[in-house]
Amino acid sequence: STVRIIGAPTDYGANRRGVDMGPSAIRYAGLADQLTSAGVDPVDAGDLVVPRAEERDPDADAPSEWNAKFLRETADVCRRLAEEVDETLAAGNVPLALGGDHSIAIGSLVGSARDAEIGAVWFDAHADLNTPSTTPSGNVHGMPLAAALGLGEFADTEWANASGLSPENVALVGLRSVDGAEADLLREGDFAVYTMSDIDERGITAVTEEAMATAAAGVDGVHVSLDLDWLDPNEAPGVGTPVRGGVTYREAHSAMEIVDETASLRSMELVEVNPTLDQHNETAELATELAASAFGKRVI
Ligand code: DIR
Ligand code: MN
Ligand code: MN
Ligand code: MN
Repeated sequence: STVRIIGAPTDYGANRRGVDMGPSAIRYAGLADQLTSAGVDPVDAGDLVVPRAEERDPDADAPSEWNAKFLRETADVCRRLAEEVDETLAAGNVPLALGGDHSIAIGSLVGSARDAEIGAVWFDAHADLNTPSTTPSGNVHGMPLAAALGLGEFADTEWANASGLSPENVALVGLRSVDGAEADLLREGDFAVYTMSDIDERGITAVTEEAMATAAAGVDGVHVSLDLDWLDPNEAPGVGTPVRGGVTYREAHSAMEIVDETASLRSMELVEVNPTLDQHNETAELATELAASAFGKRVI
């Protein structure tokens, strides 16, 4: 199959600058070669044009009661990414979006769910289920799953709602930093939720198999969202919001191998790689290796 790489070099959604260099760092780390070694054909669509945050007013155009920085810019990028993802799928190829901060997932999910029913598996230390009224930071990278599900203020936001995505097909894996309102939502039981404690108890294999099966049940395919802060900061130091106690290198590969074995992968993104916080680009290199595992690379 052909994997179409789409760069979305944003840093609107995070308060640490530098995550906009993620697509360059991931390409430089050898993404195309890694995908080739996985047996797929990479095609690079280049980067979306993203105006620099310094040239924009973070509060322009958002409804005044909304605590969500750079909302207009985020909407603009996500609309264009959704279009690219939709066109890639319509051509029979698999979209792989490169962030940028995690707000780009709104565009990936909307595009992936435009002409299909989809599930989503969220590999992340965080739940990304905040809304403009619950966010502690105003950073949209803490909101993309809520936005794509049309929760809270996002209910009437045309560019954010992913029509073909429902909560019963959403699984979150590896949680260890959850805000108060997010915890309330997760306790309501609409989502399949796996904290790091669940991984400790049951193992990454069982957890990922169940997460993928839940996401894939009765839908056309699964979107896999990989926030590199899912891994332990020892493995992935180049992220803006590191949280101790994440998955190991080997657990991450094991999970991505299960993503491939499930054979339901429809679209994917790699987000939150920040080379300015990294050591010798190792987080970007890790991202390329994990993508290769998700697309079928094996030792023999
Ligand atoms: C935090 C951080 N929950 C927020 N979220 C992050 O700002 O809403 N998500 N870092 O990946
Ligand atoms: Mn279409
Ligand atoms: Mn995230
Ligand atoms: Mn995160």
